[in-house]
Amino acid sequence: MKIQIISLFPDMFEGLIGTSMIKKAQDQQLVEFKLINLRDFGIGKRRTVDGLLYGGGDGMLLRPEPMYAAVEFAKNADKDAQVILPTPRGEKYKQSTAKSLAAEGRGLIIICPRYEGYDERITELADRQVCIGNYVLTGGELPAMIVIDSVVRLIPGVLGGENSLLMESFNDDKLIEYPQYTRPENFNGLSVPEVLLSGNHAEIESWRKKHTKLQ
Ligand code: 6GU
Repeated sequence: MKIQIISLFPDMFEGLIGTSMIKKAQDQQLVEFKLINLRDFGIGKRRTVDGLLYGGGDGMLLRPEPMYAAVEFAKNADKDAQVILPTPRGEKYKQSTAKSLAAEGRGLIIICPRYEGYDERITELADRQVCIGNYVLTGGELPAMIVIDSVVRLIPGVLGGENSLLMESFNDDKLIEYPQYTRPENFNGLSVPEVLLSGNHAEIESWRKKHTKLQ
């Protein structure tokens, strides 16, 4: 899967894509990233990407031309890719969204808004608009990283088979988590629940069910 990111701050992604499972997925050629700096598509000598609001209002908005040019550039490298726009006005991003993006297997072009917002005509570029929760962020980079992390781990081959199977038992958007323990058995007077040491799988299963938190 090819994932192209259009941002004014592409460096923000270096940590995510250079680390751990996502790095491994690239090494195994299961996913490929391209960071595109929106500034490279800015207008004129000053590479302008923003403008004042028609009708008045505080702050600056992303102008459409640089984003249209950047998306065209990305589409030239991947004609079949779908464009994702992170925005508080989007549909709520869920595990089921991540699953469908991973299952479709199409390339992604994620465009990251900044400033106080974007010219509405930028939404015409988007196949999907997604919102990651009920709080306000300063830009689309963190939401883009959440999309990337949640999709890449679902690409076949990225996780070990065991974990992938576990995921299948998760009920769509109901995220299941129970307390887990590793060594040592006793740590500063805090001990691992006896049942988990018992080897009794039926009892372990029922303990986990009882302690499962459904979101
Ligand atoms: Cl996708 N963008 C911004 N700026 N803030 C958000 C968000 C997205 N989702 C929740 N808050």
